[in-house]
Amino acid sequence: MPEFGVSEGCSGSSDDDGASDGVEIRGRWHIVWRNVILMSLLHLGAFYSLFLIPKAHPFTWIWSYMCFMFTALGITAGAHRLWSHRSYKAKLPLRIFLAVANSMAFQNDIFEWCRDHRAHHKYSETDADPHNAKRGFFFAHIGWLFVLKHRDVIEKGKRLDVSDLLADPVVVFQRKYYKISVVVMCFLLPTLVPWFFWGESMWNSYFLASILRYTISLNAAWLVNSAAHMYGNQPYDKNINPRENQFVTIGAIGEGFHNFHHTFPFDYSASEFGIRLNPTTCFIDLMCWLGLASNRKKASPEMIMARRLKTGDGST
Ligand code: ST9
Ligand code: ZN
Ligand code: ZN
Repeated sequence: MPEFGVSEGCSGSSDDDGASDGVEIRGRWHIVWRNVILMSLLHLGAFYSLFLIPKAHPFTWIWSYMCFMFTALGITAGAHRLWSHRSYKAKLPLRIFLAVANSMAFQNDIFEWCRDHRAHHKYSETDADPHNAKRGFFFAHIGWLFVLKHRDVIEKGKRLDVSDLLADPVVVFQRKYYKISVVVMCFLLPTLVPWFFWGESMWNSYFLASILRYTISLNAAWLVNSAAHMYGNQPYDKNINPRENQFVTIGAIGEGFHNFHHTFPFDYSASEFGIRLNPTTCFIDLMCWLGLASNRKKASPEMIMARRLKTGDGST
């Protein structure tokens, strides 16, 4: 059983190297070169985009930032707090809005994202965790997308209950039309709006609103898996690796309170402190106020204090 190998197929999920019959080739470092090349090109493109910033129209900067926020909400308020953790309820219009935003994020479809994320929580820091931070910063950050999944991710992942995801027509629809929705939301729309409305060149808008925005949002999410599993304090549970990391919180619009989140994953705010440094919580609160969301789950102050005293590292 080889522990080191090179993927021959162009897709990580092809039958050749796939989950069902490919257990024998699922070594720890079975590299998927297609992903290595595409991610390298993407990051080179993002670096090049930085030089276009001074040449672009200020509205293009604002538009790129708006696309970033929309992208981020599709992950944080959508795939993460709503669909992975069911920490609040959302009505159909809000679920559609979040699914569209999620396609702009291009971080795998909602079903796949949530299945991996549930595996990450249930089997945290083991081989069944898709981005097991015990395999190092690089693996937890981006490296896990460069290799075939460990066989434990697939075997133990099959035991997860994902019936709620399959019962949501919005999730099923997004999965069915995922590729075309990504082309439109992640690449076409961000590029065409600045060109159409204020005469920006397609070159500038493609690189800033699409490539740079996408690359930054990917890295913001990946930092939760890497940095927030390694650097920061552990006020709620010092026996687990996830940490409170303010730097990550800012980039990931409220998702860096990761020691809290792994201790109380059902909490809709993913933080003890409600809206503080937490645009995602502000958004969910706003949706509740508008009547589009409800049933926000929150860990009580007593529960949090008891846990701090029992397993916290004593920091605040
Ligand atoms: C990306 C995702 O970047 C980023 C996720 C970030 C998560 C952050 C979480 C932090 C908390 C929240 C904070 C958010 C903050 C956000 C801030 C934003 C500003 N269970 O996957 P395959 C089975 S994506 C059960 O192909 P391989 C299943 O049968 C970037 N079963 O595995 C599956 O078939 P199907 C863009 C599972 O072949 C089959 O195995 N996308 C599970 O090993 C094959 O699955 C890319 O770059 C499971 N967990 O390939 C694509 N998993 O799905 C990258 C799998 O049909 N991916 N199965 O049911 C790939 O190319 C491949 O997945 C691979 C592995 C090469 C990595
Ligand atoms: Zn989570
Ligand atoms: Zn985590």
